[in-house]
Amino acid sequence: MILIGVNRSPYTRRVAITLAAYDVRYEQRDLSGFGNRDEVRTANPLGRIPALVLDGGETLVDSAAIVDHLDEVHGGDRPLTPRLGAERRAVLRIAALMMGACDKGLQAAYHRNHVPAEKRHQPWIDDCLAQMTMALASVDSQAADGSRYLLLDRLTQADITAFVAERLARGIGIDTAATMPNLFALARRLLEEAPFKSTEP
Ligand SMILES: N[C@@H](CCC(=O)N[C@@H](CS)C(=O)NCC(=O)O)C(=O)O
Repeated sequence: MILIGVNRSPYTRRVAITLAAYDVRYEQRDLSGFGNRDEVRTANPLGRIPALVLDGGETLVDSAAIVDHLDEVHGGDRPLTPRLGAERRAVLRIAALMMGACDKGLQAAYHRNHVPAEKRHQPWIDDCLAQMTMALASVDSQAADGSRYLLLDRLTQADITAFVAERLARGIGIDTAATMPNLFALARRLLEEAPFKSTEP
């Protein structure tokens, strides 16, 4: 199995943590969506990371579809996203908020990095960052009781996506330690666990 993408990408890191949590062996090609577009396109016509090439040659794209497949094959009776009901909905809700937060954070960063300074529209950047911040703040309050995990007293995709979103937020200049201390602390605790530690970029 080959994971295509760099762990600096929150979406790729999410898949890498999931693979490690399921103890799946894989190789990784450290390609970036912008820097290695042509190579990435051989796996994903959209030119985005991550992609996961399965042992039989089939290629999965988009982190949500990839982790869904990993749950199906490796999740047994305790998949990282529960299979049914209220537990599944609760985990998917946080995962959607956190992946949406990453989308907004990256839109702001792409605008900052790819648009010439004279064409930059600061209100758009501010709006993206505000959306990201509100989503992260909602998970920060959920983490206020200091539990090791956000839901179900065990590791789920809620924790993994919160971890990668907090990391991205810090990377683009949001002071999560000061403004979202519960989420910051959750991420620090998770980083002590092997799937998180072993996938540090
Ligand atoms: N929804 C996708 C988002 C993937 C994504 O946006 N990846 C970024 C890297 S962080 C990328 O490849 N960007 C290059 C581009 O959009 O052209 C997922 O969850 O996998």
